[in-house]
Amino acid sequence: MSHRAYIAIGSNLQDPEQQVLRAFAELNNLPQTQLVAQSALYRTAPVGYADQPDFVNAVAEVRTELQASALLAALFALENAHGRERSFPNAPRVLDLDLLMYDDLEINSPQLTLPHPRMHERGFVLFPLAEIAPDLEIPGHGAVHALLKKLPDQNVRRMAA
Ligand code: PH2
Ligand code: MG
Ligand code: MG
Repeated sequence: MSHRAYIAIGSNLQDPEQQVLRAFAELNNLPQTQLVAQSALYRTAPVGYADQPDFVNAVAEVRTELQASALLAALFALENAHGRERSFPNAPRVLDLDLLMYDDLEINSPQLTLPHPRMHERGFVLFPLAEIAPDLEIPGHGAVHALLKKLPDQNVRRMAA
């Protein structure tokens, strides 16, 4: 059976724009998976740990036959293939691929929480997501376009195509 998933892409090291563009292509190349929509790229101020370069962020929509756990493992493998190192939470990174939603699945396991627990309050997720799925309902939080309207300014700028 085919599932719809949204994935947040972020990078702030080693030519972030190219890292994100490469990630779109790699998502489309995952087994039993097609990229069906991609947002523009956004230049965003770091959230959480401020003393690091600005990020490039984007969101992808895929259709996949992979189960959520298999998709998560594939995202992790792509991060590693880009040379991701894991030092401390919110550290600068070459590539971050976060599973935001998988159909309307709600789960809370040590490996995976869906929907992503902070997606509804993050401008670097909501702005790109609103481009490709403004009416998407985030279980427990409401529609993307409505969440965006009440979001405080987080310094998220759409990049020229
Ligand atoms: N990711 C984080 C923490 N902070 N800030 C921005 N602007 N973009 C990100 O992708 C990001 C962040 C944790 O993964
Ligand atoms: Mg993240
Ligand atoms: Mg992550």
